[in-house]
Amino acid sequence: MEESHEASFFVSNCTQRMSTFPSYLTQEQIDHFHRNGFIVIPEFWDAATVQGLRASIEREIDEFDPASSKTIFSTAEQDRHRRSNEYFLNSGGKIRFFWEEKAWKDGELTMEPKVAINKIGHNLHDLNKEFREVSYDVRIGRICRELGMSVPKSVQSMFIFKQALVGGEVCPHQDGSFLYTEPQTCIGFWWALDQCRKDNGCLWVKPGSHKLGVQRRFRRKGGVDDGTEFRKVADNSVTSGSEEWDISGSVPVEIPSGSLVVLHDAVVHYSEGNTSPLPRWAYSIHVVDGKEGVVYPKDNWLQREETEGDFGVIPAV
Ligand SMILES: O=C(O)CCC(=O)C(=O)O
Repeated sequence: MEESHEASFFVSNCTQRMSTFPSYLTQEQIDHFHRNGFIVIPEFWDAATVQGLRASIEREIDEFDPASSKTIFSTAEQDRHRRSNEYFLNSGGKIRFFWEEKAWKDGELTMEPKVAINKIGHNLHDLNKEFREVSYDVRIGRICRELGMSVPKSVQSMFIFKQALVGGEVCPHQDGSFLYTEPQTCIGFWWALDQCRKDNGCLWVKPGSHKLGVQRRFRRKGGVDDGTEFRKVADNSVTSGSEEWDISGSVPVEIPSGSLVVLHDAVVHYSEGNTSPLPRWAYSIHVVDGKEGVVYPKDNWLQREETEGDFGVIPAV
């Protein structure tokens, strides 16, 4: 079962289709996306591009001053909760560092920043030159258009470090829960920056699960100090705890560095912890439709502050 899905990920993208902008996906890839909720495109980036991004993130880490995160890890529990809420909820227009919890002790970073970071987010795509270049690539705009989007707006980016041996799991979820629009429009782009295998925490995707639709949404309860909650999309009731997904039939996406995975807003996906001695770095962006009639709610967790400008539109030509 797994083999047949894996084989069908790797559909070629050499067939050209008629459209008002140069096409990128084949009809076969588009059909695969609608049927399964995702597509894998091998070799989307060449080795030099991957290397450039890796070098760029290393510069971000070198320039990072751990003292700027210190307050979050050094204050009393209640204040720490408030500060970490603020740090997270105000990160939509900034480059902020999120750490493996166990990397801090008594307000001090106990290991090298490079091996202690969980992720960097959520606006590398506008604020970092190298990430801006790849995030506004016309091929992404074309893919979005070919999958039905009119005005692709890049709302968030993340550099995800699944560190060797310590990188934790990412629980099964749907991206539309976090980048919610009415109607749903989010498309996730996830690039491997290392060879991804089961033992270093590759993505797993449940083909066809997008047909269930997005089940719950993550929202701000009020201001940044009020925190966040999940609500069921069906009846808007508050729901706590993690989602219980039947992940049977999920497939591992074992792909080389430079490959792209395109994810439907409702497809269930996750990754396991990294038990290998090799890291599994990845970069992702999430794009929503900015066309008239699509609402990006003001209580979505991710917002730009007034001075940070609006989400950028990704060109298709
Ligand atoms: O990189 C990973 O392991 C999972 C990331 C993911 O699923 C997400 O950011 O939506």
